[in-house]
Amino acid sequence: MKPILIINGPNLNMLGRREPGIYGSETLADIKVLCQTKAASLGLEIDFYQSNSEGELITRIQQAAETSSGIIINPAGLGHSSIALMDALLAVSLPAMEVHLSNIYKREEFRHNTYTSRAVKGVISGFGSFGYVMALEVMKRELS
Ligand code: CA2
Repeated sequence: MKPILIINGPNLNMLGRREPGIYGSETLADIKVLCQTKAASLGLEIDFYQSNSEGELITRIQQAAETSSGIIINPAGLGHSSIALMDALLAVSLPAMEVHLSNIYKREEFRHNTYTSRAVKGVISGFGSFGYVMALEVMKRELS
């Protein structure tokens, strides 16, 4: 089986350095290790990717059609604004899930909707880094 692409959007490289009250104190590198450990226990491989650029995220999603078995995406702020990111997810016929560290539904109104959620099987929001672990569990089941 090809690896699962875990793709992270803008500013998530700042995790652990600012706003720990909202996003926790773990860094993105910590979350990568968490995902690698979980994936190994499930017999899955992962590619863990972050970019601050919408275009680079879209290019990586397009490449996933060839390189990946599924996509777990934290689109960060772009989820709320990017029809292009949604279109990229729709264009690759891969099982996909969306993760948010925070509970976007109890935050500002503008965070309640994500375009990207229209292109994925489901959304996990509000469980911090454990959301990535849950998404890998679901992905394993989807691919079995
Ligand atoms: O809760 C999430 O995972 C979000 O996707 C995080 C995004 C936010 O725009 C979404 O509404 C919900 C923000 C990512 C930026 O993360 C930072 C981390 C530390 C310091 C500054 C930003």
